[in-house]
Amino acid sequence: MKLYSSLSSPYARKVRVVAHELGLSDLIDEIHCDPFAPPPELLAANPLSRIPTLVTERGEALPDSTLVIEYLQTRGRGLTALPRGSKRWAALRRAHVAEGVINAAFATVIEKRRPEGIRHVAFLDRQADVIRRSIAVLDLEAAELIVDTPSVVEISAGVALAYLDLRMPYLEWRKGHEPLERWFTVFAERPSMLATQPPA
Ligand SMILES: N[C@@H](CCC(=O)N[C@@H](CS)C(=O)NCC(=O)O)C(=O)O
Repeated sequence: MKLYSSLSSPYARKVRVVAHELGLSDLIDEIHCDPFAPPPELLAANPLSRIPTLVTERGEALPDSTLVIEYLQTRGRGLTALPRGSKRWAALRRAHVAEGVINAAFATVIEKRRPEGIRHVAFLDRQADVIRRSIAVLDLEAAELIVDTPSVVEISAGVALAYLDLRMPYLEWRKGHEPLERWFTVFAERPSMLATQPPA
């Protein structure tokens, strides 16, 4: 399989963590690229010009981290399945909130690439508010986050928090969120997280 990816993309990191947890990393050739200067092979696989994009051995292109993760779970075992029944919706909601943190943090990074004078300050404030509210929700529900074998919920949450440390440390998300901090401290030491750390 070919994974168009980068070492700093949080979306790609979710996929790389899942691949590691499932023991599939050796089956995946990572092709690091910049989606803003896309190689033709990425565009051929994904007209959205986004990473991660996976191309399977059969040439099927999967242009989104959620799709890729769903696919990888058909290829290997090693993640905790989402709960059934009413707990399922709470778990999916947490995953969605964590994904929203990644979206808001990534949007912030892109907006900050503009020269300071033309940055949309209200937009940046809104993203920071989204992140603060979402961290408060994840913290309230930290007891529900699995400490051992993770599910996609923990992987999304762990990657989101690590991305905040990388790109928005000034938000100091740990302050006032000790339960979430305690969970993350253990999660961040998983071999899959250590093996996928972005370069300093
Ligand atoms: N929903 C997509 C988002 C992927 C995404 O936006 N990736 C960023 C890199 S971190 C990208 O390729 N951005 C290029 C762009 O926004 O045009 C996913 O989960 O894979």
